[in-house]
Amino acid sequence: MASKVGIVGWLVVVTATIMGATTAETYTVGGSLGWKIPPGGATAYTSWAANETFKVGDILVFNWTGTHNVARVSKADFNNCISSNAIDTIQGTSPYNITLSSNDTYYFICGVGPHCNLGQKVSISVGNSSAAASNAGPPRLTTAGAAAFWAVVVGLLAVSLSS
Ligand SMILES: [Cu+2]
Repeated sequence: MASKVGIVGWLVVVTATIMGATTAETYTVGGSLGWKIPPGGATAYTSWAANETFKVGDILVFNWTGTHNVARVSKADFNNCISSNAIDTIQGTSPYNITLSSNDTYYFICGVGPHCNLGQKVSISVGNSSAAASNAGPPRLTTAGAAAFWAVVVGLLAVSLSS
């Protein structure tokens, strides 16, 4: 029979796990395409990003083989494929992980040769871009996370009452 202390401890661990899983997600940029010159041009990355919802704390993973890099640039440099004024150090080693730390739009391009002009560029809008950074708050449980949490609570109560 599990002790009450054991049950409480387990509940704490499960809750922390659920909250952790719902507050930060890891995205491989481009999905199975990875980070490369996309066959159909930049549309591949535009479509990929449009199907995801990015929030503060999420992690982007750029995965590639061959010669590429990741340069975070301004919107203007993104549009013109200029990597010489990169915001962060240009990353030349795969995989490169970056945490999305603010409600902002992040612009990434490959600075190798004509890759960016050939479509190797992606913009990532975090949160509601028009709400800007003022919208950043403490992490909250998603509906699914909350449902899972209460399922665990009810389950543990049942175990506790029957033992
Ligand atoms: Cu490249």
